[in-house]
Amino acid sequence: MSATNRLKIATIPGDGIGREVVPEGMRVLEAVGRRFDIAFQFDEVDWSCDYYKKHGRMMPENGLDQFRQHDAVFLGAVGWPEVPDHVSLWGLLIPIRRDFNQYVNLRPVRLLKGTTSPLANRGPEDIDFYVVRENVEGEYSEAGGRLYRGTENELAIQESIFTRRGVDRVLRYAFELARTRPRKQVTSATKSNGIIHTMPFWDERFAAMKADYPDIATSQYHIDILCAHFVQHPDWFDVVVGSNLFGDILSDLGPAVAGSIGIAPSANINPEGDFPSMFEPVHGSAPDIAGKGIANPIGQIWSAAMMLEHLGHKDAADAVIAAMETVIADPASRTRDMGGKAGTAECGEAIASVISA
Ligand code: GGG
Repeated sequence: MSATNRLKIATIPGDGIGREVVPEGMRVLEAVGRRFDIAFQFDEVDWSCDYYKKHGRMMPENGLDQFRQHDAVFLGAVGWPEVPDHVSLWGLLIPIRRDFNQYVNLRPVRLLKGTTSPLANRGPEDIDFYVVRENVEGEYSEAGGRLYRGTENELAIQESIFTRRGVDRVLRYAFELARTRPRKQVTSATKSNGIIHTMPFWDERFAAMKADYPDIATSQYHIDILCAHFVQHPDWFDVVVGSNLFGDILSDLGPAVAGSIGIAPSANINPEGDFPSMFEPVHGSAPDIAGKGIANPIGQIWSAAMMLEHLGHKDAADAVIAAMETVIADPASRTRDMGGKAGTAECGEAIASVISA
């Protein structure tokens, strides 16, 4: 077995349904590993809101040092009602993205075989695009502060940070991705009429980047009308690139258009490969359904497929996607969010069995 067939994966189930869907992702990875001769070493940590309640932090100080040499991080969900969301996100997810320089968040939006869009008369040929989200700067920023708390003069300032290097590298990633796709098209999301410094800057960098890619068609929309177009014309899009906040919003809207947020995967990529990349479903910890065994594991399992592809195992990734599509074609194997009655483990087991058959 070659070195690249031995994969060291850091697993962080995290909170809520993350703890239910990560084991299904691992089950599927084990099954595909047996078929394609890949050995996984899973190193799991309990970093989460529960960890925060015991230790006053979401993970140990320098906790990430233990994963710098791993091949990838496989994460479930972060957040729980008793811990403020900004504390859990800034205590775990954001430090991983930043410390490991995962500046691209890649989120495919595709109508899988066996699923139907809530949009009338829309099929797989209409919904097949990527959202490329800038992942380490932009609106997700510590710059700012609060003053005069508890008084009539109370105020909060939140600054966004857009660097030329940060914007250019994510735009370049989007253009390069478009080059690998038949339609060769990039759409940029901004709000340059209302946000008068950062967004015109993004537009300028987009224009400069476009000049390097004469073979790629481009379009630009303000985020508000772009959201409307996602719903009314999903077939217009191929690669959509946006800032940290706009990319986050678009990549929840995209999967809703493709059937269910429960199926949506994401890859937090360090394109240079200096650090591990991280793979996680788009959805959060879903406290309303946590502990019931009914969460959809497809977002986690599709994220596992993205991880395999990123680590050079395209055949294994394709086998996972094919098995997912076989299983969800059968209404009996679908979870509730997709109109079925199957539980999380049932759906995961069915996908693993198809891979092993
Ligand atoms: N599956 C990861 C997760 O828990 N996401 C919840 C969330 O709110 N993420 C915010 C973000 O991706 O920036």
